Amino acid sequence: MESRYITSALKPEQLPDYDLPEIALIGRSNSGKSTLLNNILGRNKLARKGSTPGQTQMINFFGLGEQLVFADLPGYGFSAINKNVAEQWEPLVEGYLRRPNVCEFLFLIDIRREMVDVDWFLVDLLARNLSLYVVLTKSDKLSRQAQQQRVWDLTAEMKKRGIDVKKMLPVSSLKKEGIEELREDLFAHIPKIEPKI
Ligand SMILES: Nc1nc2c(ncn2[C@@H]2O[C@H](COP(=O)(O)OP(=O)(O)OP(=O)(O)O)[C@@H](O)[C@H]2O)c(=O)[nH]1
Ligand SMILES: [Mg+2]
Repeated sequence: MESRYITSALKPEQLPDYDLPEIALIGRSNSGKSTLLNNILGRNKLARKGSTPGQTQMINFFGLGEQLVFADLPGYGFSAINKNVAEQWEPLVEGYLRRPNVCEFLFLIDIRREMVDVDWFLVDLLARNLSLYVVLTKSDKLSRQAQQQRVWDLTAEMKKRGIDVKKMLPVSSLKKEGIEELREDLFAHIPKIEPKI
């Protein structure tokens, strides 16, 4: 299936309007959102990945065929270096969260990082309407055993906080681990067209 860049939104009023199912990638700056999206879409540089943290300040939309849309949300948590960036981030993401066609929130977190207040705040917000799909990125940085331990620990923590988690999957864009499983899960959102007789 052909993937393509659709548009970018810097302000809530620029969010595109359509009925296609949409999957949102959200996570800290540098958690690997754009790199993962390139892997999901099977394209090398479609969703540009930045070397400067906090580089993607817009919501970038990508389409897979005419069937599924992916939204690469701007990363958060880029400290005080860029305060006006954070001021832009909130209204844009808040506006985004009200979109009715979002069918999956992928919450990305670097597998080596602990959740901090801002992560919990966001996860709480996201899991209000949809059961959360947690992606533990950069799994190549840990051994298999350490990855599994992280899944258990974070699952327990989420449960304790009453966050509804649908799945928690370690992935590595670098080693292409977990990508196929993730793609299968996500592509299941593609609407089935009933054959007409
Ligand atoms: N080891 C390893 N590094 C990764 C992996 N995925 C991404 N990275 C690196 O992590 C850094 C950040 O990746 P991005 O994809 O730009 O992260 P982002 O979440 O889109 O960042 P923002 O756009 O700033 O929010 C880059 O240097 C990537 O090369 C992975 O699976 N393994
Ligand atoms: Mg990015």
